[in-house]
Amino acid sequence: MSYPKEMQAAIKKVAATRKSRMNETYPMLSPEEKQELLNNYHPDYRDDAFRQVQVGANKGESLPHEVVDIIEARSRIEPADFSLTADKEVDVLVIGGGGGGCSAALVAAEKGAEVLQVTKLRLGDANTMMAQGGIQIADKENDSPAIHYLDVMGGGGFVNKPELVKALVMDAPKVGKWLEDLGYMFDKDEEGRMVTRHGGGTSRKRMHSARDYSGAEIMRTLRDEVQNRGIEYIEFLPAVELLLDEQERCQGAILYDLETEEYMVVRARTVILATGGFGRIHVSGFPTTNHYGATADGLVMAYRAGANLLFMDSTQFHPTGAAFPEQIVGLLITEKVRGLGAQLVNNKGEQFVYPLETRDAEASAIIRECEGRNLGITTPTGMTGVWLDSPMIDEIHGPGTLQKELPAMYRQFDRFDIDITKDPMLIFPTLHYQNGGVEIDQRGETAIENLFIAGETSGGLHGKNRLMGNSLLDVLVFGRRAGKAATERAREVSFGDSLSLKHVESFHQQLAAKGVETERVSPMLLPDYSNSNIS
Ligand code: MEZ
Repeated sequence: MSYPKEMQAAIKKVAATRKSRMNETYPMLSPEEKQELLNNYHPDYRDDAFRQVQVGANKGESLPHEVVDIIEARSRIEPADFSLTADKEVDVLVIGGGGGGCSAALVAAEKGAEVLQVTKLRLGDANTMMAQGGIQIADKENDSPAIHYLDVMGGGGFVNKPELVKALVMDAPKVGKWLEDLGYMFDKDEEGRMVTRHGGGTSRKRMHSARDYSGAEIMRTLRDEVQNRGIEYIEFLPAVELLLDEQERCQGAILYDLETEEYMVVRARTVILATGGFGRIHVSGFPTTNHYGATADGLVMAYRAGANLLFMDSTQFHPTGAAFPEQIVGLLITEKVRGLGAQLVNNKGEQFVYPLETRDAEASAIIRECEGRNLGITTPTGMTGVWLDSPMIDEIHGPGTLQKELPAMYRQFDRFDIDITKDPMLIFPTLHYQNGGVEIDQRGETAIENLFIAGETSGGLHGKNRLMGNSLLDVLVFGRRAGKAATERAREVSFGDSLSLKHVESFHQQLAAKGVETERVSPMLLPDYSNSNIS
């Protein structure tokens, strides 16, 4: 399948204006223009997409319906009927098999903890694996952690927790070295220097990559290491509830075997949640770039146990999700395409936004073009999007660049007979990232003693808009920090008190008291597409 004839005329317009656009720089938005654009077009600003939370630490806040649905749901466990005899005891229980979980497990084991890592699907089935563009590390002469810090704060709307941002940017160079020492293959030039590129909202070229499969290369490196070091891990074993003790300190989790459908009680001195974000709850009905298991399980369990959530009113829509062909709608088209110079173009063959605005603004501009100005391109099945003019890449950098820099993207479209070195890609924003999450401190600890969090499940670091490449960095920095802090804490924790599910009982009572009558059960574990046309 190449582009159908209904779309050919629009493609011709893109080709016709390409030469003149090559020398045209679209102006960046002023802060006032950006705010106006967000107010009018960003899904975070649609009042009807939100409702008030009735129960728990964030009571009274307005959050997206889909988020309220999962946090105000019943547990899979009926506390009165459940026996809390431990099947296994460990020092550190790591829940999650992505970059954050593996980093945490590696550091905890290195520091002498007896670690059990459990994961809902297979080890490595995680958003880390799907990440394409790369990881931000300030290690060039013209850059510094201080400049990186300012970019992160600016991108997040200056509401980020400063101590978390400081930890992120200061640890970045050593995390990069750690990765490389473990065997990560960074892109380098002929002299052996790191190749770095711009991303939206970055004032320096700071994005380090492994072609366009940067996350898969991280996952390969970390998964090999977990396996080679003999860390115990169990697959298809998601957590469904946290366990507290009588003092309301975290003391393990109830796990659920997806194959045998049996529960397992693991008592742990400390717990690290690294279960990722909420892409698969499809906030505002958007498709998603996320892996199948991204159902915010950790967020739900931590909330029920009493944790506070930050910035859950803020969702990241990646500006460039595939809008054609139908089979890949919503899948990620990396920001690196724009980092390499490709422009966004409407149905008149014109640019309408600076290509490297922060993602919130870039996505809003695309939505405005399609829904506000009616200047999008519609596919035969009714999807609307704008062009991402990928043939510009070889025009700018020379023939062969696109295939070298974006080999996976090239192949993804080639499977449908679309040659993206010759024709542009049709794109529309797609749900990419949970900007907010459970509040943590610099060591990754939550307000619930002995419960640590790494990566997308946490909130505060990215404020209200994460910059590209800071997610891979986040999982490594805070995975390692949580692994270290959880191990140190585990040395001080004894298995004294009995295990308790009183927090679940109390949550159910609060739901009833507030009249939240619901059949919904969470964590959702796997998305249900039986009555849906999104995927
Ligand atoms: O950090 C990201 O989300 C990222 C780099 C995505 C991408 O566009 O490749």
